[in-house]
Amino acid sequence: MKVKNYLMERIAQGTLHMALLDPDKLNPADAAKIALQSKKAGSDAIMVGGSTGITEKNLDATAKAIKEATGLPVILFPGGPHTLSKEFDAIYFMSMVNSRKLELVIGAQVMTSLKIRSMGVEPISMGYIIVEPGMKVGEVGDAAAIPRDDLALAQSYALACEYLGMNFVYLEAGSGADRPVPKSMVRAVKEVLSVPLIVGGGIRTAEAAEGIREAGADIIVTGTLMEQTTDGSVLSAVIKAAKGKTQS
Ligand code: 1GP
Repeated sequence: MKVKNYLMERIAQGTLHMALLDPDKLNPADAAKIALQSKKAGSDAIMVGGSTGITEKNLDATAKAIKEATGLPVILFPGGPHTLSKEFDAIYFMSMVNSRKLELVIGAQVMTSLKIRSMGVEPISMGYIIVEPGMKVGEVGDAAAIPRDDLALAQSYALACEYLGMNFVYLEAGSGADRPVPKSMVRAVKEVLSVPLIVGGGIRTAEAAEGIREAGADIIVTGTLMEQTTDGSVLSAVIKAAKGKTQS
């Protein structure tokens, strides 16, 4: 089954959780170990990506190791046009729609579309919207980050992505953000959006995950948590809260 269809079917049943693993911070064996732990706690898919230190070699090895260990769909969350790998089940074919850099809005996509086609990796189109604080990705991407209280601007960007035909919209507060995207913003965007909404950045507690789920996120992404938590029960509690399942 195509990854997009797999996700859509699962979203119809409730909120999903995806673990984001960074091959620059984790070797393939450790990434596979964490991915398996996440799967056991309920993760629906694994995303792989990072902003620096990504090579085709570490992407290939990480994707293979995760697939072998978990059997879950592995989705490439690309940091740029030079970090692609044929070992993935899918790639977010994404546009950072509030970047001031044209190359991030459409240039990198033009540069890579034919290569992705020839690699046979499923593209999943996604509108990527940076929300304050935006962190490293907002800085590197020269994003005009959405102010945390500008709900109408967030709605406008999200709906523009949907009207342009994008299949998913991602509200990103930035990896390691001190606070996730505000619940009020998630709720406001969900109100106008028909395509699934992904929310990530700064989600490290069960309480935060639960709040974002209740506000209407269809997919909750956690990255930093996966790398920093040695306590498996914390990881499991956050994943279960993201999915609305009670901790057993
Ligand atoms: C970053 O949204 C993701 O792209 C995850 O952020 O590392 O803060 O969980 P965290």
